[in-house]
Amino acid sequence: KHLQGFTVFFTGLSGSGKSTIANALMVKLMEMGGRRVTMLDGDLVRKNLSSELGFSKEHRNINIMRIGYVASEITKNGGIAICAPIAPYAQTRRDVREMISPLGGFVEIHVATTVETCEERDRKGLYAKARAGIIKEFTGISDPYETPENPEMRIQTEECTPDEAAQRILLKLESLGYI
Ligand code: GGZ
Repeated sequence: KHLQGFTVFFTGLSGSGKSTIANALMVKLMEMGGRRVTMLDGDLVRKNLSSELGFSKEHRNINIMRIGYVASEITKNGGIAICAPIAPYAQTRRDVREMISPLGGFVEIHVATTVETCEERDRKGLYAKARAGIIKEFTGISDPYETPENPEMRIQTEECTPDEAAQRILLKLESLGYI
């Protein structure tokens, strides 16, 4: 059986739980066996592909298009790409979708944790720094996040564990015929 490649594209605020859910999903996909899974996490992409970029709209968009390009190559070759950037701009997310859709599947997952919850948790202390003006252009505080209008799936992290979220995504991927 020959399955097409696909990209799972997470979007959501810093600290929303994108990476945690993305990693849980990656583990489940790898456990199924037989297919290559590549994780393009925000942190590692920033470090290895986009180290010269900041957080202006232009730089964020360049960053997202780089991620999208790598994911498109993986998808074209039948692999599975999991991306987990903030990706705050709707137009850029559309551009990535348009780049990848002709080559395989594209599944956008909005991790919809509210800014209030992210700020309460503030696992890395970044929200406090953003409030203090130490970090400028911080998404959700001093920079925009355009909520996805038609993602394939929206996840309310207040209502399910990362593992449950990953399980729901697996079912979605099954129903779409990607796995
Ligand atoms: C948002 C920032 C910022 C600003 C540093 N705004 O929780 P984190 O730390 O580990 O994830 C965030 C990461 C965002 O990088 P992305 O490549 O995902 O963003 S984008 O898609 O918009 O290009 C956060 C940290 O970098 N960080 N400064 N000003 N997040």
